[in-house]
Order: sequence, then structure tokens, then C-alpha cells
Amino acid sequence: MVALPIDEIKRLLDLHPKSPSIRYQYGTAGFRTLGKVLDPVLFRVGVLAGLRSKKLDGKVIGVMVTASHNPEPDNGVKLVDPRGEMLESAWEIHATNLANAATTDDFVAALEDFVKLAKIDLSKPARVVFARDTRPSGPALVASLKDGLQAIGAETRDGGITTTPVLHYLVRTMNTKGTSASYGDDSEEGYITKISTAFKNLVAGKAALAPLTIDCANGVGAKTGQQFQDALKDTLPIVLENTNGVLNENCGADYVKTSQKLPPSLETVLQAGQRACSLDGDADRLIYYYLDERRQFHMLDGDKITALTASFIVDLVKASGLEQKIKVGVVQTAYANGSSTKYLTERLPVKCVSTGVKHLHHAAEHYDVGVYFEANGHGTVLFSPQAEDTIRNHKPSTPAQSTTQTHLINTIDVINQTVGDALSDMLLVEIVLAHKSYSGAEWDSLYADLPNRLVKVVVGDRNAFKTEDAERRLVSPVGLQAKIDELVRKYEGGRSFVRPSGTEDVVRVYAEAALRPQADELAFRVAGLVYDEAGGDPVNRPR
Ligand code: G16
Repeated sequence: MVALPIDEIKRLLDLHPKSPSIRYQYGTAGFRTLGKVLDPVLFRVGVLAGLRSKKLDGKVIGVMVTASHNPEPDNGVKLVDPRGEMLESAWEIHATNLANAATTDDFVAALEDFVKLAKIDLSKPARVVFARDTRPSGPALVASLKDGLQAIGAETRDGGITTTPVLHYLVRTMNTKGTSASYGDDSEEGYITKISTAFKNLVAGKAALAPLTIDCANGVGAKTGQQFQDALKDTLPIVLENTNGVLNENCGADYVKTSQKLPPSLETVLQAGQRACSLDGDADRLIYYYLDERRQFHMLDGDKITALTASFIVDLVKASGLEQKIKVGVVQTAYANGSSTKYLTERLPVKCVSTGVKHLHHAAEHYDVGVYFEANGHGTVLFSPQAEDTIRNHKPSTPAQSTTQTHLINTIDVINQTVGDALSDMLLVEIVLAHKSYSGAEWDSLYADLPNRLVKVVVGDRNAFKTEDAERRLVSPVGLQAKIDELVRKYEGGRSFVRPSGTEDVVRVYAEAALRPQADELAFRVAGLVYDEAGGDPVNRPR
């Protein structure tokens, strides 16, 4: 029986002490808080990643160091399972327990208990690939992660500075290398080549694409965007903006979605009628927009991306003669605009799940082709292995069917199915716009969004907020939902819900209504109810 290398773990753990006053939580997208307090967490995550790999017989596990859309001083870390999906949720609680073990002895005891409980065979190898975004706190956190990986004896690969979706891609390609399920070459170049080749195939013969401006949120997407720029050249002229200022400040997908306006830095850059898009800090979210002739801003968010891409795939499936064999479905969250849900349910099966890619991804796996995008622009399209086989092995009966079958195959390759990927999603959008000859305005006119508003409320303890019905209703604090219901009834087309964020120490309030002033008023009144109930300085905020 191989035992845990306790002495080595203790020696290295002592270099990364935990402050007793901080409580960490593995949330919607891993651990996320101020970068300067994450050092002990990274070490422990390194050990856990090694154990996860051993549990899965030495399959490669990914670790991404990022806080995505959060402000620059924040950082975070999340684990990626072998097919490139998020860590199995049953392990999240163990991640939280290990992160919070107070002393070296507590950590070792928790580790030993966990190894027994999870029946981990320590003689198995551990293989881990990690990467980070551009945050200043990244290098020190990666050093701590490496100590954790060394302590558990993991074989490691450093993916360097790259986007979250590239890291997910690396995990999947490393695990499928040389098998019939191979997902591509296991390198960043392999990722760029696979996606850009499929893109070029899909737009070949279409009218030349107008230049596309990308707001890179001053994040790592600028680097990968540049790689696509080099690979695509004139096929898609790309203009990169916000490439090296303060991360996510007054720019990026979250800024645009939440404030519903253009990043100020694009005001002088963007021409009327021209389309542009924003990535977030680690390039896994995408929001499009354009200015009309009066230079009025129009946003094309994750819901609009769903409507556009799902209908394109449905059309290709039909035109290939596969309509009876392949069913396309959609997954959304409570944040989906009511108009989008109405539009989509009239055409396709639609499921609503809790916020967080892991929930959407799993629900999408139940369809032959599952299209999932959160309204915030985080999402992708999943083809089940059977659907993919059916598409690839289909015998078309006409030349037209053969062409669309090839389009479908290229569409599969342009999409990063491991996780939401802003740049791959962006190329998918560009393909659909090219095929349908749509301008931003034509895409926008698929349906009209209900006016909506998203606000944050700072509360003493966000964990006091518990929800049900895919986060559409509050069960705790008791009585608050009834007050929200009473308010909502007063607004035509009103809808509002409240949920604790899993990535920031706040409670989020969403509201929509038939008219803009009403949506704003409803959001602020519901926020007022939340503040009266629980507002205050967060008890757990690290300083
Ligand atoms: C993460 C998750 C998303 C989620 C978002 C906001 O995105 O991956 O699924 O929608 O957080 O979550 P919450 O409302 O719980 O804070 P990102 O882009 O920040 O990694």
C-alpha cells in the first residue's frame, strides 16, 4: 500500500500558512477572492488536483488560475476534469474542506480521511496541466500551486499564460491523444489551427467579411486574439482593442452586459453599423453589439447568440437530411431574457437550470445537440458522440445535402465543446452572419429584448440566501420571496429574482418589465428589500 508522502506535504504546506480568520468557498467557478489571500488555497488545490488524477487512473486534470470577469486584484482557481468539463460537483465540498483546514495537522488529517472516503489508490500516477491569466498575482499563486503538485508527486505541464478555454482544450486533447476520440493536437497552436481551419472552410465562397473589433478586456484574450488574427488574416480582419490596460476596468463582456453600454474606449473607434464584441478577462464570455445610424447602442448577448446559432444548426441538420435523427435543444438560466425564452420555446425544447456552466453543460449533454449560453455570454454547443457519428457517417442523397453535411462537420470543429469559449463562439457567430448575410441589426431583430436590469447588493452573509426552482425563487431569508412577489405583481411584464453570487461577495438582483423605467425601478426596489433584510459589510470579506 502506497501512503501519502506526509513529511513532504507538511514541509511544503508550512510554506503556505492559512490565516484563521479567512473562510474559503469553492463556488460557481472555483475559489475566487482577493489574490493576495489565495496562496494557501493554491497549494491545497495542487494536492487535490493530484488526488483527482490518481482517482481517475492518472487521467490529466486541469487547473486554471483566473478570476475571469472579477476586478484585477481578485484571483481564483478552478479544477478541470478529464474531458475538459468542470470538476465533478461532489468534490467541491472536499475542495472547500481542505482549503479551510486550519493547521498543518488539520490538513493532513483531512487529507487522510478524504483519501479513505474517496477510495483513492495512491499508487496511481497523477498528471496535471495548469495555466493562468494575466493577473499580477498569477505568478506567485502558480508557484504555490506547483508546491502542492510537487507535494503529491504529480507529473505537471505548464500551459503558461493562456485563456481558460485553451486550458480546457489542452486537458481534453491530452487525455484523448492517440485514441479514436482524439480532440485535436494538444497544444495552443493545435487549438488555433483546428478552429481557424474549420472557420476558413465555412466562410469560403461567402462575401468578404467586414473588419471585426474585439474588446479584449485588457486580458489574456488579447494574446489568443492576436494568434487568431495571424491565422485568419484577411479571411476575418480583426481589430484588437483594450489589450493591455487595467483588467476588466470599464471594458469587457461583464461591463458591457451589466451597464448595457459601449466600453468608453470604443466610443471613438466604432463606426455606426459596424459590429464589435467584448471578451471577459479569461476569454470565456462573449457579448456582441453594434451602433445604429443614430449611434445608439444595441447589445447582442448570450441569449441572442443562442437564437442565432441554434437556428443555424437546426437549418444545417434539416438541409443535410438528418432532421429525424438529430434533435437540437437549448439550455438557459433564469437570467435569460423573457423574450428570448418565448422565442426559443416556440421553436425548440428549452430547459432552465441554475447559474454556472457546470449546470448548463450537464443539461445540454441530454440533447443530441445542446446549445447553451448564459445571458452573460458564457456558453457553447455540445454534440453528443452519437450525433457526431451520425453526422460524420451520414450518406447524403444530393450534392446540396453533401455540402451542408460538410458545413456541419466544420461547425463541430470550430466549436470548443469543452467549455464556453469567447473566441471560438465569436467565429461561430461570424460564420452564421456570413451564411445568413445578416448585419448586426438583422440579427438583433430576431426578437426584441424586454428591458432588464441587473444590480448587486452587498450583504452581511450571502450564504443566508437560498434558492429553489433553478434559482427563480428564494426560500431563505424566509418571507422575502413573498415581498418580491407582491412588488413584481405591480409591474406589467414584471419578473424578478434574487440569488447569491458564487464568484463575488454579493447578492444579485435581476428584474425585467415591459418598459425600461419600470425594469429599473423594479430592480432597485427589489434590491432595497434585500438590503433592508440583510444589507451590510460581508462577514467573510478578506482585507
Ligand atoms: C462564472 C461562471 C458562470 C457564471 C458567472 C457568474 O463566470 O463560470 O457560469 O454565470 O461566473 O456567476 P455568479 O453570478 O454566481 O457570480 P466567469 O466568467 O466569471 O468565470
